[in-house]
Amino acid sequence: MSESTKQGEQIDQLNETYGLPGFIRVEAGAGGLPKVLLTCDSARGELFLQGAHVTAFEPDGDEPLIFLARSARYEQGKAIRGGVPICFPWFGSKVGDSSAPSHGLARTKAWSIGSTRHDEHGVELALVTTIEPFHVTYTVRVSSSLTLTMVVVNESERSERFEQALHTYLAVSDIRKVEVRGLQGATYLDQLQGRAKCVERAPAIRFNGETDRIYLSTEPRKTVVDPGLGREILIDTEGARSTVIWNPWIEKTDRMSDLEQDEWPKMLCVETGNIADDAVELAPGERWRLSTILKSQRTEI
Ligand code: TA6
Repeated sequence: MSESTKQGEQIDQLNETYGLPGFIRVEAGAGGLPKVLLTCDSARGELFLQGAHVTAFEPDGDEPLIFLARSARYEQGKAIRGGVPICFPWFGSKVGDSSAPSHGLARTKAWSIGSTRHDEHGVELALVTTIEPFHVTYTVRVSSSLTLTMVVVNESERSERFEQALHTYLAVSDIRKVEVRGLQGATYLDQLQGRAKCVERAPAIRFNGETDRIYLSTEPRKTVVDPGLGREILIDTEGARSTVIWNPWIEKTDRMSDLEQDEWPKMLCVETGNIADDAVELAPGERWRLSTILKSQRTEI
């Protein structure tokens, strides 16, 4: 049996078991990777089963909230550039193992669908995976906002530590015209200076070069103000103490094979998770719940 026939059968089986006509459908996405389409009255979303990777969220009457690179690669085991990659059980490089993949194992792993449901306000898809010694449930809810919830359970007999981040690529009009509010006073690790510890003095962060900062012990609400698109993106979190702010700018983009020079102005990563000093330690059987809600709010131009 050919690979595409096998994939077709897998997709038919998924639709039979989890499809909700008019709300949730599985299809072969780019590269033949299974993709879930989520539709409700107020928005639409998309997610690849590989990595449980959200690649689109578009509220009705608004521009897409999520950035996805034109040259993203859709191959088994390869991270997709853009969307919301899941960084877990480590962030960035793995301490003590330079051969380990950047940002952990979750974003390139095949996840399984656990359940699907819809109600009068939206649609919901739960996915599950095991990354020893953790069991992870990731729920994606598409309504007028995008709600992402990640529950990690320590299934081992020992206390275990992990890092995590929902590495959200937001779509913006022009990075040089947006600002991020809600991080004033927070300590951050500047990744461009060997994670030197700094303090954010500005009430609003603006961008004039490569920016790569891990803010620690941050407040639950961050706001991305985008006059060019006449909107603010509200980011509300629970169980996420860290916030990463990243834009690669020109030189770093040059070194990336899956991001083009006309794209870095159109993206801003605002990532929410628990990283470095904020990493989570779980006792045997203990669980940790992280959630992030993204909502677009029109502003007077
Ligand atoms: O979150 C920011 C960051 O850690 C940057 O340092 C940059 O490496 C980015 O993640 C993308 O990482 P990736 O492994 O997806 O190319």
